Amino acid sequence: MKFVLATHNPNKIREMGAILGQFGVEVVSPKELGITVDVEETGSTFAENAMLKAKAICELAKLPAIADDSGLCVDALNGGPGGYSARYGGPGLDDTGRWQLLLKNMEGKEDRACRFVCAIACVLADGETVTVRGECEGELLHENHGAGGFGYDPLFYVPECTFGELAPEVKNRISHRARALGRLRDVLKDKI
Ligand code: ITT
Repeated sequence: MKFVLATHNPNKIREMGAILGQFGVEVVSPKELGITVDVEETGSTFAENAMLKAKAICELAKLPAIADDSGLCVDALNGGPGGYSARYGGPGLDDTGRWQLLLKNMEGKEDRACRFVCAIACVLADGETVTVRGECEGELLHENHGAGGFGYDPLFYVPECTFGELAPEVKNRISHRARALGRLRDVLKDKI
């Protein structure tokens, strides 16, 4: 079965495409279907926002859809930036600007515990919906390491290195996204 990936983030498309490809799932991006609508994230949880994106793009594409809503939750910032990870610091910042802002806001804070969280929502051809979640625990470094991955990866330390230093296939085995998609595969295996 073919799924549309309900995201405009090319990094997510790359990672989700690689992980789902290993499961034998064929995917297409909204861009390939000429869909440019950016779904408003009005939910209050990762799961709600993932489902909003999956339902909207499923309807437009007339295809089963898989959406990802994710973010970095830092204990010392009461779980922030969390659902605001992509918008942290406002629209003028890029990935580098956002992790630099995060480092600044973490100055002087000793508790560096954090986790990446990923909610995956899926809408099947018959309208059935599934939501799953994956998390990956780490620590926030005081400086960036590595140029791989995207977003906050250069700061996210999982012993012995950051996500930014991991080969893509290693990140795609252990990440929050990989864990959530692994759960989705378990739920879907008797349905598709
Ligand atoms: P879509 O809504 O179109 O899917 P988005 O990037 O706006 O794209 P989110 O609202 O889910 O998606 O925000 C996710 C943000 O969380 C992402 O932009 C990064 O800043 C951060 N993030 C999520 N997963 C990450 C990962 O694997 N590595 C680094 N940062 C990640």
